[in-house]
Amino acid sequence: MNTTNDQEVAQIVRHFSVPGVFVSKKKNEKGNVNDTIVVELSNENSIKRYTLQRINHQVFKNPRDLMDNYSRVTRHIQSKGSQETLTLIPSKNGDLFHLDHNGNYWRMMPYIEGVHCFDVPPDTNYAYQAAKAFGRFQVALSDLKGNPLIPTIQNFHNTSMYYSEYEKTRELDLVNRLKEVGDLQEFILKRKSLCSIIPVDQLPVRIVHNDTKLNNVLLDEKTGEGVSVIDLDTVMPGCALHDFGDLVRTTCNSVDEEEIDLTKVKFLTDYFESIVRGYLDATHEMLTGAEIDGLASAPLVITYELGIRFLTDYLKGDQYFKITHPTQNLERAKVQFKLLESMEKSREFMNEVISVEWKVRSDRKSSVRT
Ligand code: GN1
Ligand code: MG
Repeated sequence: MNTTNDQEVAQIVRHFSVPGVFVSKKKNEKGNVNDTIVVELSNENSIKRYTLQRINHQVFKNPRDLMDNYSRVTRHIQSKGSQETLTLIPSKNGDLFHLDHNGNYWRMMPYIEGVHCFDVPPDTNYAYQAAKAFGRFQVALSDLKGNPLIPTIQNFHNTSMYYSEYEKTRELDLVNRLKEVGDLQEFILKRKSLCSIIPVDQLPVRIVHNDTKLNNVLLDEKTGEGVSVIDLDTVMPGCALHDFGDLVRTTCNSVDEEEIDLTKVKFLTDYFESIVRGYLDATHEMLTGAEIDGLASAPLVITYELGIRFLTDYLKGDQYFKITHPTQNLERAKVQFKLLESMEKSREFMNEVISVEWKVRSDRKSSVRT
């Protein structure tokens, strides 16, 4: 991040309509794309925390459109009387962001206190509540009126496109890293059918989150229930299955994405059951039969896709995901492929859980009607 010192952060904060003076800041290391800083401001003898974020405009080419989406989404959720969202603090000019003299876009929000946010869930109830919160998020946005949200990244979950990009990058091998990739090439080729297993064109276009990593939902420290879905940069028209898939990918992994000991990577079936229950409790009235049919494939597709994205970035010389050491994107890719292998062994089980849990909810619905 270019802007790190206290003085610069204090200067940025002064552009927002927020009371108080800058006291301190702490970098939040989560997130592979944007930069996040937690700042403390003092006002009338009390200290309040805020989240300040620099939008990565190499990745999000049009931060203005992105912030319009952000504002529409949060206001829509609030208009339903729900607190389950973020609140943007406008700039002193009345904008949704502050554009600094280096061309960086910043946004600011009150920091949500009293919540948990995990990379690996502590128990299955946490997984259940997280899935319910992401499901409720999709349902809450299903009646957003007006123009469609603007895609902030085109083709964001177009698995075939990521595959083609991987192939091109591999052929060019511009930074001479292909030699490090080993059997992964064969592993990827063997599973190419995953690129087209979700019939996206035949499924409803919904407003979805698109980045439903477990740490993108905050749960109440006391009740364990969902408080807010966060990181709304990729909320745009898309496919509900990708949200379900990414949540399974991050929640049903015994270790987090940055693990380097591959022997520890394992798909957790009990967590999967909790995710299915939580997600369907929130969405069973909304989802179509075709979506239900695709649910079990989605975690495999999303895990495969992210493995390819990490590997492609490694082969390109790390242009997209932030890294702290040169082999990190290769290591990240290996974790995803190992997880995918473990998921494949539970494929039958995944189908079974989804069909049982779906049936329970459908039967309940029809017995209420009759
Ligand atoms: C990126 O920055 P973060 O962690 O919210 C990426 C996601 C990946 C994720 C993997 C815009 O999200 O798609 O799943 O890393 N976001 C973007 O950790 O590419
Ligand atoms: Mg994100």
